[in-house]
Amino acid sequence: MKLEDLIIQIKNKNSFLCVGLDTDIDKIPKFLLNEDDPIFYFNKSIIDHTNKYCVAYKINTAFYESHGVKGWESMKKTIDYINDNHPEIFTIADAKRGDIGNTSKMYAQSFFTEMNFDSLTINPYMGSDSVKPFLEFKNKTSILLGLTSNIGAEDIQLKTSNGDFIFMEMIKSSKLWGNHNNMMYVVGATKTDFINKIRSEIPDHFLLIPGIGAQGGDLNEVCKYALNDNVGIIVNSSRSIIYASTDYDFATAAANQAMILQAQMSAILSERK
Ligand code: OMP
Repeated sequence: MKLEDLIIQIKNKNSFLCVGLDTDIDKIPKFLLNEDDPIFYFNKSIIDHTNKYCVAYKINTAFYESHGVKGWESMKKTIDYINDNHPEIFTIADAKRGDIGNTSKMYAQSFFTEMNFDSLTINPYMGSDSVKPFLEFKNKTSILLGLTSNIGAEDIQLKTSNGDFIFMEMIKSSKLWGNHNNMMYVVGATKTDFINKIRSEIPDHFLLIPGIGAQGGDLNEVCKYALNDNVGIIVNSSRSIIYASTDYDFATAAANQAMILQAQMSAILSERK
């Protein structure tokens, strides 16, 4: 999908919400465990109930890979279900890949061609040759880790080198490897103090912002600094939406949470008009 189509969808839905399908077999309702593929069944119900409120789904591959072949099958069924039923929705494989060029090319083929995701999260710290193979795929988006939401971001990313933060050095270098039509950056919702600085370096790139909900990030605070003229952000929440209830009403409870976030986003967007 081209990012211009994502922008159209954001404007149509008045939403920049991404629902994170971090589907943990230990957290889904117990009665689903009788299904052939409980993870897919859960995802399908969540997708059926939340698609009108969100513009993207992010599948964190760890929750699938941890089940081996069966997990990969659940992931493939989920991405196919989204692509077949909601082709307008932007899909993200959150796998944080990146390796020597020869290997990155295979990762790109796995997630972009074989699995048919629109985008993939990438750890850029191995440098340009590790990222470029992903950028060669037309109409696919590489989402580079910019400044992550976790405490450990302080260990390296927020250290300084040559008078600037290491994560800023990374953004300054990597923005030259592609452009705002084929690259986005991850910025944690818990790191709003740095978003101004990031926006001054990359005003036009989309930011994927996780960390609202379970990690305590604040949507209004994020929007104050991160929005650009094209909206320019996708805000992800996983646990606070998909585990809103672990009872028979789990899918409608997830829809409610998604609807609340979408309403907040819609209000923020209309205030800017
Ligand atoms: P919740 O905290 O449950 O909303 O989930 C957050 C999701 O975003 C998880 O899939 C994380 O792996 C992911 N994430 C972060 O939480 N922090 C980051 O800095 C980057 C990501 C990511 O790349 O999506």
